[in-house]
Amino acid sequence: PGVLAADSLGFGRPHFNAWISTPAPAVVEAVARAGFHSVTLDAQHGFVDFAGVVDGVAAAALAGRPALVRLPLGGFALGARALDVGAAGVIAPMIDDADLARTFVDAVKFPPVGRRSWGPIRALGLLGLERDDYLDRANRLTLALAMIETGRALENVDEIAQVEGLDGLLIGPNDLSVALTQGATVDPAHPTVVAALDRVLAAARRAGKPAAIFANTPSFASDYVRRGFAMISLGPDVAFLASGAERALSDVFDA
Ligand code: 3PY
Ligand code: MG
Repeated sequence: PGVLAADSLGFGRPHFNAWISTPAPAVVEAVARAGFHSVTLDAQHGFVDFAGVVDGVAAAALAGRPALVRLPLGGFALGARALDVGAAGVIAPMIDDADLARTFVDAVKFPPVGRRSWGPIRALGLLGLERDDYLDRANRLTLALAMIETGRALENVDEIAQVEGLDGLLIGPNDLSVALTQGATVDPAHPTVVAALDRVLAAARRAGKPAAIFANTPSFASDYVRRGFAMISLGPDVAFLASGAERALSDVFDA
């Protein structure tokens, strides 16, 4: 458990990822067991701190699912720590250019690709690997994904995608809408956002890397499957809980 090899995302075989804001082990485990291929613990906008990463990675592993961690803005140090405790990958928000993408990769990939510091305190046990095996395989077994969610990121998307050691791109359609409409609306269906999707998909394809995206609703997710995204994130957990609660209550009145 805990392994999500970079090449396991595949192309044309959508991988469904559940976005988790609440790192309570019971929440992570319940969502992971609902059938998602992996979970993302959100340390940017969710309630996830380092203790939550430790608990969340373990709870996902118990459900036989790998856990990714979305880092806070500029929080590359947390990225290496998340991998140390067995996260299968890290997602960096708001990556605007190739230099920032390289700084991110430096923190989370071992030499010769980057400068990650040695210390996989829990990853060895979770992955069942000896020290040198982990050193040999970690760069391939752990994902580094850059979020494309600003106008500058779109302009630089080809150079970002080509950064060595970066495993893929992940679109944040909400921030992309806020950025591309100069703060007028947060709407993933806005034409400028929709037009940007193909641009990111094409840049990822040229780099031979997967493109992923966050979906606000199941109908956005279906559209993203048709467009060929390799990984689609749904959630967050609090939205699953709210819609389940609403359905339960309305079912009472329908019964
Ligand atoms: C965005 O849509 O901006 C995201 O970061 C996804 O949660
Ligand atoms: Mg965002």
